[in-house]
Amino acid sequence: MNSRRVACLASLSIVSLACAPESAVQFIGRLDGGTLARDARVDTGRPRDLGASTDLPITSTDRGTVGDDRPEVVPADVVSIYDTGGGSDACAMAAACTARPDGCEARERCGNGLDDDCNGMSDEACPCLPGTVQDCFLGPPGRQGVGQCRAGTQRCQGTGEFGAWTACAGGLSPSAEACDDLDNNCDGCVDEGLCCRAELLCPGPGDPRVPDGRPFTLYPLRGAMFFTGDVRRWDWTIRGGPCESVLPGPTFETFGLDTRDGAFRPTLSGDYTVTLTVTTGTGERFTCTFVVHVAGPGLRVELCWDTSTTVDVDLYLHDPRNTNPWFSSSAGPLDSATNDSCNWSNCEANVRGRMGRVNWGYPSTPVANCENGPFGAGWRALGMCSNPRLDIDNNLTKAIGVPENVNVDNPRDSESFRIMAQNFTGTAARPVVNVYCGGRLRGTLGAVPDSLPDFTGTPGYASVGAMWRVADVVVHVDASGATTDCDVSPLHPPGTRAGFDVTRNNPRY
Ligand SMILES: [Ca+2]
Ligand SMILES: [Ca+2]
Ligand SMILES: [Ca+2]
Ligand SMILES: [Ca+2]
Repeated sequence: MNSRRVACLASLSIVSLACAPESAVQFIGRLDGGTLARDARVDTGRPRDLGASTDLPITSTDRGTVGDDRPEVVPADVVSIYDTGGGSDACAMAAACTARPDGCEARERCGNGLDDDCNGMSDEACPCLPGTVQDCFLGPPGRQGVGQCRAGTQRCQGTGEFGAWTACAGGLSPSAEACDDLDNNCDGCVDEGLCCRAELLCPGPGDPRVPDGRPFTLYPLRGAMFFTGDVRRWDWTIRGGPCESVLPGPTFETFGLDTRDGAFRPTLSGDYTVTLTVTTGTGERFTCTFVVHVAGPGLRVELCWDTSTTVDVDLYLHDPRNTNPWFSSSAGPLDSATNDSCNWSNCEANVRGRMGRVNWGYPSTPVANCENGPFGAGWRALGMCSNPRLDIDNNLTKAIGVPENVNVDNPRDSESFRIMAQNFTGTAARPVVNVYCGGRLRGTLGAVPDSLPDFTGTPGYASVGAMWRVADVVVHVDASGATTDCDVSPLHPPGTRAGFDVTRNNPRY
């Protein structure tokens, strides 16, 4: 059903009395052409096929107010907050395009990340595993993946056995159709109802002008690709991912954002939202907004924490082939280190620990995968990227205020990796761990308001301090060796179904 076909020649952005919708649909949202307010802080994750409803990995029989999975096409008088109609057919070209149906249904379905009932919330009142992340779309289900529309992500919030999904953030929802060579309202028609000049050429998902980026690799922004007219002023803005609100500084560097050819260098995986605003010689302003997906291959675990300029927290990834303790004793990580985990002592380009480089049997990968990282020179000297590997150890000397990242470019299918964060000797820290599988955000653990309550180390170097066992991650790898997805299971104290598995001076797995 097309929610609003306006039978007049006016702009589509406002439903006025003079341009009554043909259908009987009632609108309760903002009547600004369908633009939805988005979270301005968090951009995460990569869109995946949201078309099929999938079962949650949850066996609870209590699904609260969740509806069943029977599709029920919404009758004409069902309320949808979305105003996704096209414009009038003022231009001859637009008349050839038929808008897609919205696909709103009477009930919300769980586990598909879609807003089936078009009430502005995806998978609301659906149970989930706290800390896990799913792709989602804020718009009529029939418009996801069409035109500029792009999935965002939502995190399962809570510290109990089950939680609830946060608002869907970081994607691109339908907005009012504008002259930009892009299908803004995601109805399958480009610039319908508008008489456009061809100066503004905005990219949508999958456009070859906005390929995926890699962490630590410069991402060029070329204004002339998107606007061909006379320009007086160029303005680029960049918005980062889920560590943006945790770290003291941004997760990217920027270059020349007030010039035609700008650039940014992301330090973390995730989705970066880029907005280009051009001001022409006559003072007109035009805007493009698009998402640059920054992804590394395989499994990538990122750790950031609020006190990363004053506290040394370390990231550990366990060998998936055994469940040995993280340390051989509780006598302090300098003497009790093993190669059963990848960490600061055995996993960087320059190995500092007494155990030598960790070797779990993974082949090395091309140096291009790691040479742009903070210790890229070390990897270039080695001529390869080892797996697993740590990009950088923020130990307040070698690096300060930066996240730590462990990568396994080429995990084997169904391997289960345990993640641990250690506060060895430091004062309080609130760590956040992001888990990316094949470039998709699949876990955000420890994020506000679900922060660790008391994560402080043990002064001196005589013990292993505080250890948070974060999650187990089972990776899915296809026949070509590419990591496609993973399942993230948050960890709780043994024998319990809630809370953080944090110990002091206890090296157990
Ligand atoms: Ca909904
Ligand atoms: Ca849903
Ligand atoms: Ca359109
Ligand atoms: Ca357009």
